[in-house]
Amino acid sequence: RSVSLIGVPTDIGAGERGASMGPEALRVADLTKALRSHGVDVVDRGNLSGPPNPWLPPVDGYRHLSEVVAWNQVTHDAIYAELKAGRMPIMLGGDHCLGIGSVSAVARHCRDTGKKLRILWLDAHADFNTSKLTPSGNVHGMPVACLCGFGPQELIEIGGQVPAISPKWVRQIGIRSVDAGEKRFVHEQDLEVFDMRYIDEMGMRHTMELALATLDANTHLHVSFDVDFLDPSIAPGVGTTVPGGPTYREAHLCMEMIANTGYMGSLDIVELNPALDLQNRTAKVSVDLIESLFGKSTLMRK
Ligand code: DIR
Ligand code: MN
Ligand code: MN
Ligand code: MN
Repeated sequence: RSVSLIGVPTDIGAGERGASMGPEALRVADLTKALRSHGVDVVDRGNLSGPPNPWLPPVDGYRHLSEVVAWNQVTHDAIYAELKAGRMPIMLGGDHCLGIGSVSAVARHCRDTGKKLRILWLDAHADFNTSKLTPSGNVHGMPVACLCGFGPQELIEIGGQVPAISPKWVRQIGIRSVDAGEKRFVHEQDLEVFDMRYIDEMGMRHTMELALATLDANTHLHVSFDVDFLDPSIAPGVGTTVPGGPTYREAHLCMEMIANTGYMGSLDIVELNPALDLQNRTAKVSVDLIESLFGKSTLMRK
């Protein structure tokens, strides 16, 4: 397997500064070495660049829309180029607004190659707000809606087709914070959400069996890992912690079951904020989990 790391050092869509340092925190936590220890061929492409964060209030329901578009455009182009070259892109965010550029590039690649796309959205949040519904104007709360075609034209068209994806391709896991209007819209669009209540009642194993059902050898599996998916007790270094997330063991099982499919074709690691962390522990736990995503296991299992 050939992997390319692409750093996207911005907090342009976030409500808290510091996710711009996420790529470097993952490098400091030895992400490259960890992947190589599992036989992965890794090239670190360094960081993309884009406009600084002007830190202004929302305009018409969006904060920093033109800057968000610029960062997502370069992200889309970089991810698409890696996929075209036959490599697996790992986007090191950056805040989750970058999922628009990343997933729209993956969707474009799937159209080119006739692959089916399944997107696992690991997150405390549904990220399904629109300019009308958002309580904050932060675009990191909107990427799934934008990908499904609900958002400003210049953002939703980045992948060359509107909508970039169908809500039917998405499985959301770990959700426990959804805004009131956003909740209605999630139901209206019939997103498949495995929220924390579902995981509590049914367990992570059953949850992942369903989220990974009906995949086949022609499926491209994209994993969008918002680090706030994890319980804040193990991952305090994120801008919007929400109590009651998956434990260390549950998160590892989730990652191991994804690895076992063999279909993961691309990955985002977003919202890591070392400014809010202690001794880089959230980056370290993220690297641990990424090792499981790439097949680390205690024993060989069938
Ligand atoms: C909240 C927080 N739903 C918003 N969202 C996110 O501002 O839209 N936090 N994504 O990570
Ligand atoms: Mn998110
Ligand atoms: Mn989140
Ligand atoms: Mn969110």
